[in-house]
Amino acid sequence: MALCDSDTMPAAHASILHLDLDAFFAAVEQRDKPSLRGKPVVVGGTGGRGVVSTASYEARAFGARSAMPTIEARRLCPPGTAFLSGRYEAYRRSSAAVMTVLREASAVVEQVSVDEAYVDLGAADLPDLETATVTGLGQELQRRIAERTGGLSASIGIGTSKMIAKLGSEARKPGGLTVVPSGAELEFLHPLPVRAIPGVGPATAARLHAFGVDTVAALAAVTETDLVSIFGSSLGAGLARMARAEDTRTVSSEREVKSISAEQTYERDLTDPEGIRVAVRGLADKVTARLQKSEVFARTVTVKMRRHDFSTLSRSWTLHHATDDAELIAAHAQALVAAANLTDGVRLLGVGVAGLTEHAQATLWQEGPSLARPGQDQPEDVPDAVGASQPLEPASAGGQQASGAAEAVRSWPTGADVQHAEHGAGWVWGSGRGRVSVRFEGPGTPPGRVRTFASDDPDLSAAEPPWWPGALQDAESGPAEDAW
Ligand code: TTP
Ligand code: MG
Repeated sequence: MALCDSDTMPAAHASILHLDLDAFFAAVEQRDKPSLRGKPVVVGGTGGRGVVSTASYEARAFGARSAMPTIEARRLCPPGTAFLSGRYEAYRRSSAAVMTVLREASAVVEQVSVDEAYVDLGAADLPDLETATVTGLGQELQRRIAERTGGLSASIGIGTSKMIAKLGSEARKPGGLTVVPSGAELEFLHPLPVRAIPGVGPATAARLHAFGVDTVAALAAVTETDLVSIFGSSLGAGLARMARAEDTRTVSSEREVKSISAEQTYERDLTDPEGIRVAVRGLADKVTARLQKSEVFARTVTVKMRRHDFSTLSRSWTLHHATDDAELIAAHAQALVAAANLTDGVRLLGVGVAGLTEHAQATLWQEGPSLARPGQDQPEDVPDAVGASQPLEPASAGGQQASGAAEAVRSWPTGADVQHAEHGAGWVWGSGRGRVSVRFEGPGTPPGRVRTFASDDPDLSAAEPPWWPGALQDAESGPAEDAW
């Protein structure tokens, strides 16, 4: 076996795969709303100060972009463009389905965002890592992802390092597959603009431009000494390394844990206090077991409750010191739930812990009277603990997002899933002046028609996102237990 200095030599094989879904949130919307397929769709805050989360490729053609004020996207896009507030639960389910496909292919998958992951092909069940073999796997993954998600499209890059793999996945979006074989890194990298390099933002690009450096090839021609004298030792040396395609970061499936939670949707609403108590204890124990396994301690206990009308409440309590004590966590979760009004029943319960630290702070005082009345004088509420279940509207755009103390109020965010007693499943097409218009269609139907109702029509209710045809409602992507 030849010796290889991993700091300077490229790995022998293109064994790192990077995958990124195409226009992810917008693609999920187009899948679930057939009338929007092939049309410009913008997802994000629809209120006055809303910001674009993403735009479909049709809307990008008019200049709509992530992080742009929605008001600007409205100006750029033609009439008929759909502006939708997000449906995080729908995105989470599709993301989970994609990650399951990747984990079936390799034991080492590093998820880096909701729609992005690195896969170590060295841990995949492949006969070899030759270009033809990894290309075949990339195509197979794209096919399986489309199949398991009802048609979502992914772009893939495969290379000898994380940087090359990521640049590869960006190279031919949407739906692209780029394999950069070992030895071809510089040929691939050099024509790219310097902005493509991770860590090169507009300011660095502008300074490089002032020196006549616009491409990675031009950057590679500058000596490391010069780069260090211009940008300082850290950025300068980093730029020099990137221009030489040196990136020794490995794919790691361990992620830093920020919060731990478990939730359960019940087939029949729980109504009796004892049933709720037993359920909360089970969830708290599950969370504590995971906390103890991760060898960390939590300061905040949160609970989430979804009532029969889909209104969702969250409550939290911050302890004086971090703990991994099952009794203490369960007692706080019980007290938080007991303080909420669940007399009409609850369809989903969740227990979570956050504020994780590696050390249990020395107990200088015992948990005091807080345990008896956690519904009052809460020192700290953590509204973002329920972020995953909330529409992505800015808080200013709708009252129901202000979770925590306030009860949820009925409102109809554009794009939200609804159910009508007579007409079935649909989504909010628009609302205002006491009316709500619903388009009745779903991922497996042809484009549907729009009907308008009074916004307090008792036949109309908020609904869970539809499952797409062929979806595997497995433990990970199903409604059972998951992190929020
Ligand atoms: P990206 O992968 O950056 O974007 P994308 O998938 O929409 O489009 P592309 O084809 O270029 O990959 O982000 C994934 C999702 O994350 C995106 O669909 C929406 C969300 N997001 C935000 O909410 N805000 C942001 O500023 C960005 C960049 C993304
Ligand atoms: Mg993406």
